[in-house]
Amino acid sequence: MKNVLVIGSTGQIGSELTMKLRGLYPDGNIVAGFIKGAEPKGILLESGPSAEADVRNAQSLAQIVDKYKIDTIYNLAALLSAVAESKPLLAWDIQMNGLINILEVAREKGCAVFTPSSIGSFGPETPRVNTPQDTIQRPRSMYGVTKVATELLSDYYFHKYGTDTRSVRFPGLISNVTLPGGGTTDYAVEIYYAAVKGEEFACPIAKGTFMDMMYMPDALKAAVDIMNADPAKLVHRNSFNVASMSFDPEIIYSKICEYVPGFKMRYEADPVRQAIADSWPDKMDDSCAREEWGWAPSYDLDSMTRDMLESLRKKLLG
Ligand code: AKB
Repeated sequence: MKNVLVIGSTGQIGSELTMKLRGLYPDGNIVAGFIKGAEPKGILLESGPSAEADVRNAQSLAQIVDKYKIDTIYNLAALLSAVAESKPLLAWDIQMNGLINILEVAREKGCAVFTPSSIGSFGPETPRVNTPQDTIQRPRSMYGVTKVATELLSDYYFHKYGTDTRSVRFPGLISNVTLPGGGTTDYAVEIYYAAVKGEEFACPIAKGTFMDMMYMPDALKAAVDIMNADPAKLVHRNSFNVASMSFDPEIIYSKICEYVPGFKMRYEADPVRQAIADSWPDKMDDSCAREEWGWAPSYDLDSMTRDMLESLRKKLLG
């Protein structure tokens, strides 16, 4: 991996992944791909090349791949779970028509492709605790449908054409640089912003709803390590369970209160998000990722909380 196109570079994952890749591969072209209205700014714009990369325009993707001699594509273009429920056709267009464009370009030009899957690829019939790598995947949300199809299509291109597709099933991702937008797990980011701003937090997810979560530095490590893994050791490809912590709103709230005494939270149910969360696992088993490419997270809830609060205090309070 040397010359990389990050599609969706201004989003929650892309904004940090692009910078991490530029740090890791200073001699490569790490292209920040964006769509109109979400152009890169500041350090993301200034530290390397950028290009308009709409997944629905296969020709422009092929031109970027040629121009920058791209060998690896990170495809982070997606509508998250809650927003995909309100715009299912747009979610399908971006996540499926966009993906096949990327895979076709990758097949023709010989690029490796990472398109993340998610805990959203599971459904109500999936075993909830220690969810196995290979198990029932019958999601009820459009987001989940596209994630299962993404896994299958990515594996199809590998088996049929030898296209080097690999990926992980991300938990809810918690970060302090770019806010997520329209996800079911967004509450676990927003709660830290409320705590630092001294506001009461209105939690849209009910007490007792457990979901896998991960701090962004671990998610970035997973995204880089899977693409650098020895292919001979990969039994699976699309997509690996990766886990680091699982909690419900009460647990994250109590943890924040250890560092922000007096912080207040109330429950204000969001039926769309709650229905999605109720269909997702509590906690995945990620032993295949650990065995096949050495996955191991660095952060737990306590170390993430200390880092989130410190970073957000600097960012929001100066
Ligand atoms: C979402 O909540 O939609 C995402 C995810 C878990 O895939 N954060």
